[in-house]
Amino acid sequence: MLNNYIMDYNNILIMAHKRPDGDAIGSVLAMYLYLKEQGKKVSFVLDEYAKSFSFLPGIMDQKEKIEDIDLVIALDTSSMDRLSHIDLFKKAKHSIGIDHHPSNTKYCDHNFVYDMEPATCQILYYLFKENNIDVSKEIGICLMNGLVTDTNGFRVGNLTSKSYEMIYELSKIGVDVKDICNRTVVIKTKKQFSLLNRAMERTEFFDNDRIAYTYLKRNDLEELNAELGDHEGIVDMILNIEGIEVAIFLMDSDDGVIASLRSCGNVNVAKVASIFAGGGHVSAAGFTIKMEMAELKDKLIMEIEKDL
Ligand SMILES: [Mn+2]
Repeated sequence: MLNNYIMDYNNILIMAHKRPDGDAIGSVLAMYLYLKEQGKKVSFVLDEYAKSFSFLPGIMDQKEKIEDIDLVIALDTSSMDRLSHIDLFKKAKHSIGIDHHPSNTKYCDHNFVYDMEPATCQILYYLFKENNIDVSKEIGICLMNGLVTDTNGFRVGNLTSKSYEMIYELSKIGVDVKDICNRTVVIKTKKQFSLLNRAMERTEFFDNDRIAYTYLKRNDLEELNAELGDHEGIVDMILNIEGIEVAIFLMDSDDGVIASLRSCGNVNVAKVASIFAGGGHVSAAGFTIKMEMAELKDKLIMEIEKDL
C-alpha cells in the first residue's frame, strides 16, 4: 500500500529526471497536489521544462529553498544519476521510487516499478485507486498529461484496457483529454514548425528505407531562435513514414549530442541506447553523449542494423 510508505512523513520532496518530459512533470505534480491536499509539508523540484506544460495545475508552486527532507519521492526516473537533483535526493532520510522504465535500478528504499505500464502517471493513477484516494480534476489533468505524452497521443507504448479505463474515468470527472493532447502533442509553435521543416528536408534513409535519420546543429537552433523543447516531436514525425522501423534524431547541446530514438516495436531502441549509457523503452529511448555527430550517426546505424 502506497499510503503506508508515505503518511508517516511530513517533510516530503518530489522530483523526477533531468530534462523532464510530460510524464515526469505530470507525475510530480499529481503527487504534489495529492500530498498538499493531505496537509503535508510538500515541495517539488523540476529542471527547466517546455512552455507547453505551463498550463498544468500546481506547476507554479515550485519553491526556491528546500530544507529538512524526511522523505523523497523519485518519479519516472530509472537511476540515481538520472535524477534532476541528486544532492537533495541524498539528503533525504527515506526514499520511494515509482517508475515504469525496464532499466530501473531500484535505488530507493521502496521501489514501485511496473515496467509493462505505458507511463508513470498510469501507475500513479492505479496506486491512488488502490488506496481509495479520490482523484480530483486537477490531479487527473496532471496524470493524463503523462499518459498522453509518453504514448505520443495514444499511438505508441503499451496501451492496455487499463489505460482506456483511466481515460474513461478521468473524462467523467471533467479532464479534457483532447485539450491535453492538443496542447502537448499536436500544436506546434511557428518556431517549432521551422525547426521541423529544416530537419525534414535533411532526412536520410538507410537499409531499404527502414531507418530514417535527421539532425539539427547548433547554428540551426541559433538561427531559428529555438527554445527548450522545440525539437520534441521531430523524431516521431520521421517514424511516421511508411516502412520506417527506426527513427534517429541527433541534436547539439551544451552537454554533448542529444540522441532520440524511436521504433515501431521490432527493434528495441532502449537496448541500442544502453550501449551509449542511455535508456528508455522498447519504442522510445535516448541519451546524451560527447561524440562527433557524424561518428555517432554511423555507430547508431550499425547497432540498429544488427537488430533489423
Ligand atoms: Mn515516463
